[in-house]
Amino acid sequence: MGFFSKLKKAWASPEDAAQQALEEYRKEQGLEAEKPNIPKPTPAAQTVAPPLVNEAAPTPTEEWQAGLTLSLRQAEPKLSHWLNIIVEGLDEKGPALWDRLAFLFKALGAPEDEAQDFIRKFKAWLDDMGYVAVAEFKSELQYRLALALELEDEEDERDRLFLKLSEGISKTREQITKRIDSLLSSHSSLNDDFWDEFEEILIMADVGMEAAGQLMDNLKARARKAGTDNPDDFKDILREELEEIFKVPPRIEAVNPPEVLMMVGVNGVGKTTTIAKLAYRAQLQGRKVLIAAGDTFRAAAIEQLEVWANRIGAGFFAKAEGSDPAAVAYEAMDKAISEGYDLLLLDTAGRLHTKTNLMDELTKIQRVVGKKHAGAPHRNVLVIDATTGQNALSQTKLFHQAVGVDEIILTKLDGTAKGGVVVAVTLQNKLPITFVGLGEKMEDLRPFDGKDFAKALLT
Ligand SMILES: Nc1nc2c(ncn2[C@@H]2O[C@H](COP(=O)(O)OP(=O)(O)OP(=O)(O)O)[C@@H](O)[C@H]2O)c(=O)[nH]1
Ligand SMILES: [Mg+2]
Repeated sequence: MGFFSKLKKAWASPEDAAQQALEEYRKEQGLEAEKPNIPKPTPAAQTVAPPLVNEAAPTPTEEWQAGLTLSLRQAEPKLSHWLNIIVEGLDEKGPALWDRLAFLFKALGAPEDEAQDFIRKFKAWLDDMGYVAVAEFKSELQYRLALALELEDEEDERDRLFLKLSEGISKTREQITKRIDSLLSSHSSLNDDFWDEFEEILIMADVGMEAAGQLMDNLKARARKAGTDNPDDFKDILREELEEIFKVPPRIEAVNPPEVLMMVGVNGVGKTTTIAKLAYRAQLQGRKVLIAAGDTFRAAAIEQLEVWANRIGAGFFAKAEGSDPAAVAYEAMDKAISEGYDLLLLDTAGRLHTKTNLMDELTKIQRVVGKKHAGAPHRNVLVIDATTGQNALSQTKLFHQAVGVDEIILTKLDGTAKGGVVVAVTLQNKLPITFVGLGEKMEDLRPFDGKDFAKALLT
């Protein structure tokens, strides 16, 4: 989007951009040049801000805008700081917020129509979700801005994600790190007794016997290589090893659009919600998304997905309850191609990995989709519920055998003490974890970063 690349450019010199926008605005409105000592806006002045008016005399509108410009100029050029300034003194959504958002876009050099489009979509989203208080939707607004501005990799956003991840895995951390700390304090060297107790900790944290054994061998080798048996060095060694384990690169291959992603997993792990979250991300990143309701077991499942698709503004394809899921996938593939979608997300019904007839249904979907569109489905995504513990291992193994899993999305990592299973799952099949679910909101699906995970786990 032109708007967003402009915003990104403006990011590099926000002061100038904000100042320039204000000067331009004044010129357009036939106002005088900026006067020195412009007052900072008071919350009251901001809340009653009327819409933009074309008058020569200074007005309250002009004052809050000048004040806002000043605040933005003085702030660190970080999204979170700017957002704080924009919502300062506002408790609820309303005209004051839209005006300020529009002004932020203008200050960043964005074309008015694209900024209005962003605001209109956000307003509709808030209405749909029933959000009123700024506190309810502020982080979502930041998420939207970060995605739209392609700022997810910026330091500020990374810090925010790290914090969220760190909070999300706090129970797992408690389970693992606290025990490691007490283990370290009660041993003066990394001896056999130490390793035995460490193994117990791993097993308690749901890392599993096999993975625990493998992890221990690697850690011992690492310690030997580093020439240390000092417990003080242990956490660094463990962190390095975890980083290494998570360094599974996602499979990259040229994709002939539409890209097709098939979501698989056992019942209730979060497949449908994750599809909504992925669609939401992709839409905000400017991709055209089609969601297909391949879970035809229950009418409610189709409705659940349709509600999400409508909210997100994604395309939706479904057939009647009880239809053959492969037929749904085939026709959805047709629609995706003929209507120029960038991404097709195929939902499937939850199924027990041990039921071969149900697993065959997935291979049939794969087959028909691949016939219609070479290479599709490009990504078979296995969704795993992090609270499942060791069962996640057999799920991964059997789904992988049946359909060939390309990547894993780990949901419900928030609030579980069983996050250790991530290590086991990754070690077992060398499959990349691409996203983690850290809550039920749309913004709670975040790219997985093994380095951050290792750090969050051990600090
Ligand atoms: N706390 C939390 N809840 C989640 C997360 N992901 C999904 N959920 C919740 O898990 C529940 C089940 O999610 P669904 O998306 O319906 O799961 P599903 O895999 O599609 O379920 P079936 O279609 O019945 O197999 C819902 O209440 C979701 O809100 C997550 O990352 N964290
Ligand atoms: Mg579902």
